[in-house]
Amino acid sequence: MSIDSKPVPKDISVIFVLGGPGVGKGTQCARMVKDYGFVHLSAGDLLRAEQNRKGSEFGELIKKYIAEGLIVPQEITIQLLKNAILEHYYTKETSKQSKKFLVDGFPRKMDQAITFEKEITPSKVVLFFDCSEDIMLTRLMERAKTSGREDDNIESIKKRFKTFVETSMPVVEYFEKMDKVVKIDCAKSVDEVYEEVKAALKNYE
Ligand code: UP5
Ligand code: MG
Repeated sequence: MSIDSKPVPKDISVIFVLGGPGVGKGTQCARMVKDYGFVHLSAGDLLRAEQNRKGSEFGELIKKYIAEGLIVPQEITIQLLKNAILEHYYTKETSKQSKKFLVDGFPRKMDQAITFEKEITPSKVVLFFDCSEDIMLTRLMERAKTSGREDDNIESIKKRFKTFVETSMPVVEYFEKMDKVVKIDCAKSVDEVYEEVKAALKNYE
């Protein structure tokens, strides 16, 4: 039986990590992985990998959406996330750790939030990383010197900010109404932000 036809396991847990472009989601997730043994799934990383996969039928489409700062149609992203979860669950060592997933940069549109929670699993908590656009812009422009990311340029960054405010903030507000959001102030140093993250995770470990 191929991996993608296996059932979605019932004993997994998912934490969503949301926040604007360059706020520090990936940086904080790397720390959480080290200390808590989560599996880190960045939706953006999965899309970039699919874009670069030889023979992918979605490569061109993903490239276009990412350059424009738009949200790739949910079918593609959810399938990539689902495959990654199933792969970790069924083919990696099934220790407790490999059942805990940090889903970074997703969901960033309402349809994705609803479909994922219905078809995969409801999230346990949503970490919402917050800071000003000025700070995010400074961080992204600094990272642009070495990242090689095609969307780390001023035109794409402006579009990413716009999409975040118009399309992704409503998702954060939706989860806020469900009392699932823990807001983390990311204007501070990486270490200081991480202290807040650890405090937030205390209630969910
Ligand atoms: N840095 C981090 N924390 C710092 C701190 N506290 N103080 C000082 N510096 C700090 O960090 C960015 C930079 O800031 C780094 O250089 C870091 O050292 C420094 P990083 O941790 O990389 O930030 P992150 O929030 O992960 O930024 P990223 O650019 O990855 O966020 P995006 O949300 O824009 O990117 P993502 O990869 O998630 O998505 C890219 C695109 O994919 C989207 O625009 C969209 O087109 C597409 N997409 C979809 O279509 N659907 C999805 O579901 C997901 C993505
Ligand atoms: Mg990231």
